[in-house]
Amino acid sequence: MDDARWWQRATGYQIYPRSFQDSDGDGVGDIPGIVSRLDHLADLGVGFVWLSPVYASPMADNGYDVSDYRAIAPQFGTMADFDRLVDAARARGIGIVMDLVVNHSSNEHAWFRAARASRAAPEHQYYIWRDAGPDGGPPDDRRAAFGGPAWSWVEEIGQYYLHLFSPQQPDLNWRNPALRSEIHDMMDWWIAKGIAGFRMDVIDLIGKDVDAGLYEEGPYLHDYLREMHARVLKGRDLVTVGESWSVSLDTALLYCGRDRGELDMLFQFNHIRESWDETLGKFSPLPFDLVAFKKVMNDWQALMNRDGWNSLFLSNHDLPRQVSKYGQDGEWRVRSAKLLATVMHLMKGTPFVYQGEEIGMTNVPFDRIDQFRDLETLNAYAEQTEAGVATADFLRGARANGRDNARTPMQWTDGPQAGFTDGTPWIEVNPNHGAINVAADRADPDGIIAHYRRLIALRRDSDLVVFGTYRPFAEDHPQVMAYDRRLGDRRLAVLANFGSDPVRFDVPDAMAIRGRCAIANAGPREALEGTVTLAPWEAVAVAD
Ligand code: ISL
Repeated sequence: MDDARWWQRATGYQIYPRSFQDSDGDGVGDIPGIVSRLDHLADLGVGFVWLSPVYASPMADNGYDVSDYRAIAPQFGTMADFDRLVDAARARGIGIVMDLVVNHSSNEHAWFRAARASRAAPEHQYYIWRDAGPDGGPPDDRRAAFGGPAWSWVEEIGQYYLHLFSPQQPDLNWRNPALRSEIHDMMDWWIAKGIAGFRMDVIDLIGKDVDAGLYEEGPYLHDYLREMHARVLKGRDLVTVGESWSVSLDTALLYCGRDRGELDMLFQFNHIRESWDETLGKFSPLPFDLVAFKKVMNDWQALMNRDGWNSLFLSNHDLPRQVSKYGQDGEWRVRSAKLLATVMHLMKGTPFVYQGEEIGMTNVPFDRIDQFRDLETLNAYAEQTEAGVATADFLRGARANGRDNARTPMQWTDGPQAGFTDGTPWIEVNPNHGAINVAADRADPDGIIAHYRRLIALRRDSDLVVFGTYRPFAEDHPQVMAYDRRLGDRRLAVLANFGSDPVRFDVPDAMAIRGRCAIANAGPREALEGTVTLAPWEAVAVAD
């Protein structure tokens, strides 16, 4: 179809720079390291990279606390290294998508230093300040995402500032047009460098009305997104993906409806939240429930059949490893990793691969709190053990759902430190790198990489995969996921067994198909009809 945008055919790949490839032996991944591994991405066939933040930062939250939006963190390299990355990626047909972290800055940003020194400084108005409440405490009882109150006191000027994350991440005041204009100019500056777009960190939080207590999807959100689009994005061939933990089916098209003039797509988390305990939170995860998961996926596919556009992902740098969470990371690791890729990549939307997913990297078996590095995990540990949670119980939750699972170094080889660094890595390498690494997987023609390569090529070459209408089957089946895609008179049907036992499945008449095998992880099938017995973690797609 001629009206396809490039990012509708492309597959994204997320790099967490700290953990991808170190080039200088300091134990921290860097931009020259990324450049040296671009052929791995080109070989997979990805169309663009979402680069987690590489800006100057004190690294309280590994770069999600930016102290200079127009500089590169020295640990990661120089601006010349960044420019080389953009060029070298482009030479391989890969765009670089920047992480735009503008709900908050670092407390070490020059703006915040000026803001906290004087109420009269223009930068004071770049942040959100309130006087103490009647009891001298914070103006409201909002809690910060990483623990403690969302307000911190600055003695020098006698006011509280808002930080929805850590105290090192003061929220920017989007109500101030001068602040918005600074952000727009900064975006222009990066676009002029030839980047391919932006992933927008917690973008649902920029439109807040603090006095009304409206933080998520606040009343000004869409005004600001429309303004940003008109001022910066319009008419430019970029991709934009907004991260929103609060978006629902009811609000999604406000961000990415075709005629809204806001964003191209969203990262929504309803399928992820599904397995978090509502009151105890992410460190007390519930077992995976396939029926609930399918309901979320099917609803979002249905919503975006005609308008908007989905992003498709199970993993990122904040989430556990998908093969450990949704698949089976023991005996069936390879097959279940391929199953997850198959069901996600053949839906309608743009798939995102998180580094290491393409070799089936697993959660990390840390058993001591000092092995963890993530401030969310460390703060939650302090809070929960203080409140009486046993250390062993907390650690079980952190191993299942903590952010460091995704942040251990990329496993390139079976050599020392998995080929990630010649030095001491900033976080331990997963001890399973002897068996699970890029070199070993690549050497296997039936490896996970080969499967991803096929899926990415299928999407690139097939209008049916890109544009076909999605239709779910067997929605209440506890072990099987089934759907098809239709475009004109062509169909593709997908069947997957989310379990380590074989399962007999009666293919619904409307789903039945004969033709050729598009992709499979347990031997090819040319037909899906009648009663089918699916092998453990078997996934197959048949096209007519
Ligand atoms: O998992 C989470 C909810 O408990 C959080 O880590 C969630 O990912 C976060 O609230 C939103 O994430 C984004 O913004 C954060 C940053 O730490 C994350 O890495 C980023 O993806 C603050 O910038």
